[in-house]
Amino acid sequence: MTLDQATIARLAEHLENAELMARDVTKISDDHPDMDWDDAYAIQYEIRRRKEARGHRTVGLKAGLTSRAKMKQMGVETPVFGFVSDYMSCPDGGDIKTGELIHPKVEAEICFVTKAPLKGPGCHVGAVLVATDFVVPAVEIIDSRYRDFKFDLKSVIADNTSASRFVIGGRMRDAAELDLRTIGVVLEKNGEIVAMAAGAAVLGHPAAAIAMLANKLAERNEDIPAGTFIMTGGVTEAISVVAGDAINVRFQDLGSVSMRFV
Ligand code: OOG
Ligand code: MG
Repeated sequence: MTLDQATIARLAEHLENAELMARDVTKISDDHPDMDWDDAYAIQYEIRRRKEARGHRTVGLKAGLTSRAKMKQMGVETPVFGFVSDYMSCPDGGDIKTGELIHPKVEAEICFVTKAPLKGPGCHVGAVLVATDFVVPAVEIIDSRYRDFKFDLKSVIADNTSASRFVIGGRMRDAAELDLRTIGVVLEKNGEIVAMAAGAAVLGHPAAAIAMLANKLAERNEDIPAGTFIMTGGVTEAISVVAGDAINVRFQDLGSVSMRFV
């Protein structure tokens, strides 16, 4: 850690205000070039604490930058982890208000719900599958608080990995019945196919993102509790959306997820 508690609290407030007021800010590493990974996650945890203190429930965890396509798009090499809050959840087929967002993008994600705790270090794909209750598809709407979506890893971790909205849809399926590596995903914007991928785009197997998260949490001596909803990260690059756009994502064997931006 290089930042003191007061600076962490100030940066958390700064980034959370940018989110809540839908106003972009410059990336925080510009002013704090020496900040380290622990500082970045400490700021994110402080944002989470602030939301929970105001009565918001943390309703899921997320992995991001887990696919080559996303890493390449953002120019980074390492996955990141964040959380989602109750108010970020939006209904399948519903409207998403762009007025509350800065510059939203959509991502197609395969998600897991656990039925047993997962604990690292040494958590692996097999352990994740044994602890999985079901898988379900979702679209994440990310909205970096940083100007022009330009950031480095530490800045984006502090900004809760651009978490903004998410839509769970499709149908829940038993992971044992599916080959999650070969599941096809087709992302359509306004009726046109704009991106596609297979599940293996995420670290070779989407469950690997959950194992990485469990191993990351082990550093804090935390586990992933039973009953946790976890998003494994976009399978393709993220797609920008504006008011008027309609998104529909078809997941092989898992149904589809749709929303309209207004
Ligand atoms: C960071 C969040 C990435 C994903 O699924 O890859 C993410 C960003 O690209 O803004 O959620
Ligand atoms: Mg994502």
